[in-house]
Amino acid sequence: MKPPVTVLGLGAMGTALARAFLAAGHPTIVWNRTPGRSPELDALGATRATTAAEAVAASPLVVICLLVDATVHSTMEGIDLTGKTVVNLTNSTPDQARDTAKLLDAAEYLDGGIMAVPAMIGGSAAFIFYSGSAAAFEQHRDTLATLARPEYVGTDPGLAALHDIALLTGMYGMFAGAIHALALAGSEQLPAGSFTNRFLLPWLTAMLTSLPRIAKDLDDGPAEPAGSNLAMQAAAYDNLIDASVAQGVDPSLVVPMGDLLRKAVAGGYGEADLAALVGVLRTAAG
Ligand code: FVH
Repeated sequence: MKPPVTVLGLGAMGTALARAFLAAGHPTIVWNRTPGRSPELDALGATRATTAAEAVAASPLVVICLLVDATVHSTMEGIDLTGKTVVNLTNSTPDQARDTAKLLDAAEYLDGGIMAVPAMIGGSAAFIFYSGSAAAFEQHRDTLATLARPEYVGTDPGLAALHDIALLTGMYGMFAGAIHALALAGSEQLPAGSFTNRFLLPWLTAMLTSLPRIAKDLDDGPAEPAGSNLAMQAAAYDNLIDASVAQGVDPSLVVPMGDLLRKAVAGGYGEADLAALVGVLRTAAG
């Protein structure tokens, strides 16, 4: 008999989480603000609670997946969490996660960041960052592994959100560049499919292989002179903006990188490699 699990929130992701628990044989108690959402879970054996408090009372492990942090606070207000482990998989900032950990301190608290879309839950490519109570993670590791590969990143409840948001910024930056490239290709009616498959994807894939070298430079200091220094890149970057405008493509997704390159050069990093931009970016925010 697998241990029971409560899932609060049956949006696209909460429904996928509940399905995975049910498929693995966990008695699964579900609650959603709007009753009756995801009716397919009933046929799979889910037990519906009529209130969040009733759902929490039904299991030692409570998994929350609501829209935003504020909905977690309003949903959990006044609920007795004595003896419970709460795993909050709602997207949060690190500070929000730390605040939620304090607010729910009657429970053992784990914050999580899901690195998957709903269809990936239960599959081998999905992983979920966890941080917070190490004891809770160890106790529930096997149950959490039902959803995705669990990656515990530390006792600070904000660390899972930091990892999550760092990966999401990487993803959106990558898509921003790809979307801009497709807009440029489309400005001359190049078919998106062949442009992507023959050129864009192989190019981006090849460029991504330089990431470990950039990371090594950050960890250990630059090992060798830059093959493509920032002064050269800043000079060439003007053409990216000019060509975009001339082709009728809004350059706003790519302008900030040009600004950062120029700032790095002005700050004395003209001979450096891309890794130097990390420090320039952190100084800019500080
Ligand atoms: N779906 C995805 O691709 C991403 C993958 C990575 C992780 N995110 C985060 O997961 C959280 C939930 O996302 P979701 O996809 O399930 O979102 P929705 O389908 O929009 O469902 C939202 C649920 O939240 C409930 N809800 C909204 N407001 C309230 C409230 N004030 N009080 C209580 N519950 C609330 C909503 O209930 P209802 O509208 O059906 O009554 C849904 O259950 C999210 O943090 C993503 O960033 C997903």
